[in-house]
Amino acid sequence: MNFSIPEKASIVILTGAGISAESGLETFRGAGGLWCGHRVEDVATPEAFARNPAMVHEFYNMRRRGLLKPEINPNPAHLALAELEQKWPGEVLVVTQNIDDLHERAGTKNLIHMHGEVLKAFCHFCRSNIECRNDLSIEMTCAKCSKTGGIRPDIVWFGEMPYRMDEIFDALANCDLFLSIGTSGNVYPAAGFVSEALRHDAFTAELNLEPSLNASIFHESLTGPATETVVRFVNNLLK
Ligand code: BV8
Repeated sequence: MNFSIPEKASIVILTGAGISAESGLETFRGAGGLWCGHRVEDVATPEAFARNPAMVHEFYNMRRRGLLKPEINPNPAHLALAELEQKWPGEVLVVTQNIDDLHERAGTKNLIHMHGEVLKAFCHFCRSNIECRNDLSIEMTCAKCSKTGGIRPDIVWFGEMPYRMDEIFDALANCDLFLSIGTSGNVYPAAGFVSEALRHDAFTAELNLEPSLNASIFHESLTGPATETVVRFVNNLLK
C-alpha cells in the first residue's frame, strides 16, 4: 500500500454483493447472477410489487431461504473487516448494499444496511417492522393494523430512498480512507460515494474481482477475490 493515513484515521467501507460471493451468495450482474433470471423492473421496484406481489415475494423468499442455509457463513473478508473495527484506533463504518446478515454474523457492529435487510419486513400500511426468517406472502395479515396484503420485505427498491443517507454523507465528509469492496458501481447513490470521499480529500481504494465501472477514479485498485484482497489490505493496515 503506497499511501499514508493518520494513525487514528476514520475509515468508511462500502460493500456490495462481491464480498458475499465466496460465502456462496449470488451477485447480481455476473454470469448466472440474480438479475439474470429476472428483469430488475419485474422484481425490485414498488411498481413490480404492486403489479405482481407473489412474484416479488418469491424472489425474496428464495434469497432468504438461501441465506439461512447452514452452509452460508461469513467468509474471511467479512471477518477481516470485523477485526479491523475491533483493532483500529479510529472510527470504522461499514456501509453495505447487501441485504444479507453476514457482516453482523462476522462481528461488525458499526454497520448501515443502506438497501435494507432480507431478514426484516414491514407493513406497507402502518410501517410496523417485523423480523422475518420465513416466507412472506400476500395473504399475510399485519398483527398491528390487521390489514392484509401489505407485508413486504424491508428492502430498498429502485426509485426508493436508501436508508440513513445523512449519516453516510456525514461519515464520507469526515473520512480519511474510503474502501469500496465487491461492487460493480452500477447503482446510485452508492456508486457516487467514492466521488464524495474524494471531494473531502480521503484516500480511496477499490478491492474488486475486476475493475468496476468507476475504478479509474480511485487512488488505488486491487483486483482479486475479496477473501484475498481484503485480508491482505486489513493486515497491512493493522501492521
Ligand atoms: C434512489 C434491492 C432516489 C435489494 C437494489 C443517480 C442518482 C440517484 C439515483 C439514480 C441515479 N441514476 C439512476 C438512479 C436510480 C437507481 C439506479 O442507480 N439505477 C441504476 C440501475 C442506474 N437508484 C435507485 O433507484 C436508488 N434510489 O436513488 O432514490 C430518490 C430520491 C428522492 C426520493 C426517492 C428516491 C435505490 C437503489 C437500491 C436499489 N436496490 N437492490 C436487492 O434485491 O438486493 S440495488 C442492487 O444492486 C443490490 O441491492 C446491490 O446492492 C446493488 C449493487 O449491486 P452490487 O452489490 O454492486 O452487485 P453486482 O452484482 O452489480 O456487482 C458485484 C461486484 O462484485 C462485481 O463488480 C464483481 O466483479 C465483484 N465480485 C464478484 N465476486 C467477487 C467480487 N469481488 C470480490 N471478490 C469476489 N469473490
